[in-house]
Amino acid sequence: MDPTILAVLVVAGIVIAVIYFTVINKKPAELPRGEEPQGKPSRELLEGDQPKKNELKEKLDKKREEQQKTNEDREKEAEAEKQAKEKAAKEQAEAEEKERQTQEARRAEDEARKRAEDEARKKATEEAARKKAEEAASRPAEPPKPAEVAPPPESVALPRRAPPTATPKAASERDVAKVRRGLARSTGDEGFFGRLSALVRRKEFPPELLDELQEVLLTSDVGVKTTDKLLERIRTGLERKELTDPARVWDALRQEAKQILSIGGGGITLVSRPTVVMMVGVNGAGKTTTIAKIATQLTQKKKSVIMAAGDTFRAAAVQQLEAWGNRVGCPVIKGKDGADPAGVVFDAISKGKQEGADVILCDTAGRLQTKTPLMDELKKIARSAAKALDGAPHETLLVIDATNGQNALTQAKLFNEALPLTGLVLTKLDGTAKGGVILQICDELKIPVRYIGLGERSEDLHEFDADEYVEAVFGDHGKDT
Ligand SMILES: Nc1nc2c(ncn2[C@@H]2O[C@H](COP(=O)(O)OP(=O)(O)OP(=O)(O)O)[C@@H](O)[C@H]2O)c(=O)[nH]1
Ligand SMILES: [Mg+2]
Repeated sequence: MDPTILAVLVVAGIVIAVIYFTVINKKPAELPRGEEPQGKPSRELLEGDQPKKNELKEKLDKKREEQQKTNEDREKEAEAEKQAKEKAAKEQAEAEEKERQTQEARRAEDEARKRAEDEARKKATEEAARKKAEEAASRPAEPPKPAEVAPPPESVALPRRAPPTATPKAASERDVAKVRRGLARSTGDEGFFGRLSALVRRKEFPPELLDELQEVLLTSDVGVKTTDKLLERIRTGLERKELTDPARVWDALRQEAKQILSIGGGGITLVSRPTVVMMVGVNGAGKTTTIAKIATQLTQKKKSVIMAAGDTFRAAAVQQLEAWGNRVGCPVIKGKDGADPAGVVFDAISKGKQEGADVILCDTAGRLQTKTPLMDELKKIARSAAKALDGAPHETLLVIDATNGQNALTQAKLFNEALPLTGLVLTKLDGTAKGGVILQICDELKIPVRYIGLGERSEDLHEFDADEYVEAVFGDHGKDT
């Protein structure tokens, strides 16, 4: 080929190639929608959009993440809600189960209590029948009086907490009449037993009989627990149609009261020579007077008695006991003014041992059951008595003023906590129209009543006898014979 033609062809080829590449490179790069081309060459455009793309991608990722998070949160919320619902349902089921168990336990408790009460009632009835049979068998021989039983050999120590109870004596009509006279205020129309009798004597029982009985019992110091016990008996009897007439209701009350009161014998039993009796109680309850009355009764039975003037707190208290000692004719052991009462009691017991006395009656100062140091002093006196004579004091009697009402139970509880009491003396029953506190104390604390005080004279102190007492207040509908 001609070299000129060849050169022309090469140049033309080069021109075509240059034109072709120029056109290709001018084709604009694809831009995201909405973005205007910037009029730059396409390679620059592609390179310049990369950060934007990245930005877009980040945005998208973020959105996706947020969406994911929202979804997760929703799932979590749903899960939490589900768990809360399950928990509430579980708690409710547990509460229902607990309530069911409580009710079941309550029902079982009620049944057990009823069974125990029925059993106790049955036992009491059997015991009464047995006693009656024994009494009938031993008549006409008179049962020996407790204080007249030959005392055991010198210084016999018996268990402290359970001194043998006195042999119950048959309630003689004379004694019953005496007790009834002493209780004239509570058996009178305005008194506890008088009001009780008036309620029950009605020909027909109104539906509110139980409410009325409850009012009389509660306002006569019988206390809530014991009142409930007495009413339960009447309620069951009425429901079972066993108590169809006044006499039966009265008899049910009488039986229940007797069962409550029959927890031990009255008087003191001479368990050792000497037998040491310690008298405790709040101020003015009647401790010193009761000691004098017991001393009078014992000396009348030819027992030798020594009194210990353990109330060293007031000089007048020692003089009061000395005056009684002179009147009754028995020695009084005292200390110097303000002497330690524990020492006085120790000396009295030592003297009693030396002289072979039958009984040592220890007076103590009145004290509030809430004053710890004073209660500690009582414990010290008791320890000192035990040092002087093994097993002493054989009787620790709490003297309670029956006109004190509800406070009597608190006194008995706290004194009993400080010193184990073996018995109670309930004084001034002649001075109250209520007198229900005796039922409450015996029922709740199970401490036997040893004596009741029905006046200020020595013959006004009675060895307590549940039969006699119940007969005096419930016999003949509680009316004077
Ligand atoms: N009506 C009546 N009065 C009684 C009875 N027992 C005691 N008293 C009187 O109650 C008052 C107080 O008797 P005290 O024997 O001095 O009493 P206390 O517990 O020794 O008193 P303090 O030594 O001060 O703690 C006296 O006036 C007694 O006559 C009773 O059964 N009936
Ligand atoms: Mg006194």
